[in-house]
Amino acid sequence: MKVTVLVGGVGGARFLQGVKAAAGPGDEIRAVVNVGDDIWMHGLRVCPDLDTCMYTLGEGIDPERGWGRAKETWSVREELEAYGADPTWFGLGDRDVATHLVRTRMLRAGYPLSQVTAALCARWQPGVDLVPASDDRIETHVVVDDPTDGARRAIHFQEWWVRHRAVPRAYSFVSIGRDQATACPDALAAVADADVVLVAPSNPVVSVHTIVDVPGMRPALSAAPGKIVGVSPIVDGHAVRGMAEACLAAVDVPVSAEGVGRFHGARSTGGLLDGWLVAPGDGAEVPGVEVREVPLMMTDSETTAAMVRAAYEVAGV
Ligand code: GDP
Ligand code: FO1
Ligand code: CA
Repeated sequence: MKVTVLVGGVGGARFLQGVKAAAGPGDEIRAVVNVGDDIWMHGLRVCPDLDTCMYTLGEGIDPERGWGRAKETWSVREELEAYGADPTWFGLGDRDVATHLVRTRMLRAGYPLSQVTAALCARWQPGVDLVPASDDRIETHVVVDDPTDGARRAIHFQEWWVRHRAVPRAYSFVSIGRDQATACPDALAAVADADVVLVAPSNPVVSVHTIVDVPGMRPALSAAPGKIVGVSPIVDGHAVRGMAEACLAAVDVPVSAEGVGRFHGARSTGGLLDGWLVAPGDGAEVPGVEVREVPLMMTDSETTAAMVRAAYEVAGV
């Protein structure tokens, strides 16, 4: 069976561990990964969601942080701070820097991000194909009243999240470069030939929507032969972790499994979903979407695999 999964970073990577655990022999798993978090940092291209997926599935992730490498050291970061090389609020680990050096060199040599990612994955062997949603540069920026001077401006998502911990109210999100971008052909192909498309319980706004919004992606998803089944990242009225609640507030979406399901919408009426998994007791009315209640805490791969199998049931595969 061919499975394609739309993912962001930590939530997506954990979900992919369950998809792997639920896979049978011959199953092919392709992850279409958000690139909106990506950022140029000290001359290096950093791709947080691709790297979180690659390190998590390749068993190199730091489990506490959910990003960057295990057994990391921070000499480069300390030296950058000693130079006063701004920005100093973004932590680049020494081992992580090697990933960005290899990626940046290949990008500068003209390789598309999808080929760069495949080259990095040759080392990490994640067990799934990690495909960027686009080979083009699309960056999520956040309109805020900048805490440094009170002026309203768009700052990079990483500055909002890492420097300011998503505290400043987000008025809106802007995908810089989106209009000049196209979806990665491998990502479109992974949607077009999938027996089922899964939407990981990733951040609905800055992970899932940013993928779906890449030019070419929505028509591909609408025409996908397989069913599209999503998993709610909101359990019992709360995001399990991260800044999803602040993101949902910015787009006036209630923090509930029902609210997010309706935000994604039914594929039959121009939205994304055919099915939607919600946590027991969360109930949800999403017109045109089959809703199923299943335990949704990804505590370990087997529990997540049970969620995946429930999604396959809804998809009829
Ligand atoms: P990020 O890019 O690192 O923020 O990661 P994602 O966007 O892929 O996923 C973040 C989302 O994962 C958050 O909104 C969380 O609510 C959700 N999440 C994390 N752990 C769990 C879990 O165990 N169960 C569910 N249902 N959602 C989770
Ligand atoms: N998240 C932080 O909270 N602090 C950091 O200093 C930080 C550095 C960093 C470096 C490389 C990388 O791939 C990810 C990094 N992240 C950091 C996580 C990053 O902000 C992610 O984009 C978010 O977790 C949301 O996806
Ligand atoms: Ca992310």
